[in-house]
Amino acid sequence: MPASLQSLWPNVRPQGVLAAAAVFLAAALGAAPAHAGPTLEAIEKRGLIKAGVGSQPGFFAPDSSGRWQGFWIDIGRAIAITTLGDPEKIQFVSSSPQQRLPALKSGEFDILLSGVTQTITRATQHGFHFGPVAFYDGQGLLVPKKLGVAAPKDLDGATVCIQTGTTGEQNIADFFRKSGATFKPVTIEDTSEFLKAFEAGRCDVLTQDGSDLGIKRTQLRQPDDYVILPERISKEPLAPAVRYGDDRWLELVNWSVYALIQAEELGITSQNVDTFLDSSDPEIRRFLGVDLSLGLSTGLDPKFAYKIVKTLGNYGEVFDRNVGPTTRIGFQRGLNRLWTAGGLLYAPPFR
Ligand SMILES: N[C@@H](CCC(=O)N[C@@H](CS)C(=O)NCC(=O)O)C(=O)O
Repeated sequence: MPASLQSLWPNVRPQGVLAAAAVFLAAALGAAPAHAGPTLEAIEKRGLIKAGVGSQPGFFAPDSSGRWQGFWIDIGRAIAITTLGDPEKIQFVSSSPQQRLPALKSGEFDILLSGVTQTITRATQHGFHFGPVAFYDGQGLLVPKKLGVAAPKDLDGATVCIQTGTTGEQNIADFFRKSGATFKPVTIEDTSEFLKAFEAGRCDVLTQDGSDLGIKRTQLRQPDDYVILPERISKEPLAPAVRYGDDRWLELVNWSVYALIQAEELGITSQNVDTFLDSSDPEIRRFLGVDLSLGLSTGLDPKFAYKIVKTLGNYGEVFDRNVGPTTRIGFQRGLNRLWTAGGLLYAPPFR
């Protein structure tokens, strides 16, 4: 594509005659999508997104061949498709909950995909924008069965292991204050020490996001000796986090997540997506870029949603493959069902 048009359509990688035609048409019509800000410019220059992640298998971990796998990794690959046209153009770096928010702030990362809870202080005091909630979670309590704890109220006087730098630190203090009980916090920064401390009996209770606990329980030597109490003591809406200052980048993140959700709502999967290409439904034609109008108005590759679904599947496929009922982790969808199925996932219109 000529350099002048490439700068007008920074996210378009024309593939095929139609996409190229869309680019020329847009130029002719004077469509000028919002410009890239500093983060997006840097990403485009280096041809790579830098993402901070955690280290929980199912959410984010390298497999035996060193390739990153997981729910948040797939979200990252979707964002790489939208931004750079290639799911591989994203580098994942593990960073502890304590270090990762400052690292995002300082520019070491372009985005965090580490199960970050959206909170008002992170948004307004620390200067982070959040993309769509991709996983609705809540803080849980993991306890040895032998303690005979039936409910959180039985925990008066307990020693509680908490991961430093997480929302869990404040939640657990609030929780005990509210119930009038006392507790002794043991804060641990090194993620790999967290389970060891618990197994060694340094604390009676391990508290973290329920999803994180679900994974951690499978990593204990005797998982059946432990139980996650059914109560959740907080709301933990987990979302991609970016720095202030680049609206266009935030929108690419937003619509990548929405594309996964919208595909599920439309019943489009990695397996059947090609059968939808001759659909007469205008919504599907726009979504998959058969109708080029969205490419024209947004400056995105008209096929970005098609490529996401073809490569990664829809939200349900991403969830099921990484953490769903048939995996070792075995999560149910719960709140993470589509709004049409009684859950909270809802994508705004692709129009
Ligand atoms: N959602 C909480 C906790 C975040 C958190 O601790 N996430 C887990 C992953 S789900 C984690 O990073 N664990 C340590 C690791 O994976 O290295 C927050 O935003 O403060």
